[in-house]
Amino acid sequence: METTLVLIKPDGVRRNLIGAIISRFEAKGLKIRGMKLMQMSGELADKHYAEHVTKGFYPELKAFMTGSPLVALAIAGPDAVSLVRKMMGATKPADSAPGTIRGDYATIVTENLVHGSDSPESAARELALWFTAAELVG
Ligand code: IDP
Ligand code: MG
Repeated sequence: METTLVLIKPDGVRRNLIGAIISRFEAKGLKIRGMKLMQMSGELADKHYAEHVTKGFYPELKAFMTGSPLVALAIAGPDAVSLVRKMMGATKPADSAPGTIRGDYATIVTENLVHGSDSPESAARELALWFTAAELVG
């Protein structure tokens, strides 16, 4: 069993897609271990996106991610990290296949609805930023 971090980004919350996105993970058989609606601080954004802070797109990404509430989820199951990434689709909506979350709902690269940890190591690092051990069930 693996646990991964999923964020339903502010565009997903604004577009009333929280339920639609969570439904996909539930229908697949993945389990929710933690869930919260909150606004990301600038400090948390810099830690969460440590690999991207020096990139040209980061100021736009940070403003978007901290600008309105998002939903953070800890999602568990066999191979949850790679499974969630497959269900999300490619980063650029033009490359994401129909049937994936981004492929079905997103048209803009920054506003691509979901974040999912990209490796078990990233998942452990990111989950510790977003959830305390006491906030995770199972
Ligand atoms: P990922 O979310 O698929 O793992 P990353 O490369 O880790 O993609 O990028 C993190 C987030 O930064 C993306 O989901 C997207 O919101 C944003 N992003 C990535 N590349 C670009 C870009 O070239 N322009 C604008 N935003 C980008
Ligand atoms: Mg990434």
